[in-house]
Amino acid sequence: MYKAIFLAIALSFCAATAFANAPVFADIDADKDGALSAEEAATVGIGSELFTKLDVDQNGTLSAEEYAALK
Ligand SMILES: [Ca+2]
Ligand SMILES: [Ca+2]
Repeated sequence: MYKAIFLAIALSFCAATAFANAPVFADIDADKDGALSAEEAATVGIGSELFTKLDVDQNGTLSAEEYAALK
């Protein structure tokens, strides 16, 4: 009984990670300054047009919050 529940939880966790294929912010932030430069964003396919759109406060970098709007 408990084993079955544990398995179900483990499986759903695996499924969740398998489908979470959007790159993690921290992984894109190569220089770990807490923001994504246009160059860092470009490494995951965010072009200049999309970058400008996501950069709501127009400071030239994407914060974690701004990047989250992508999902
Ligand atoms: Ca950065
Ligand atoms: Ca910004």
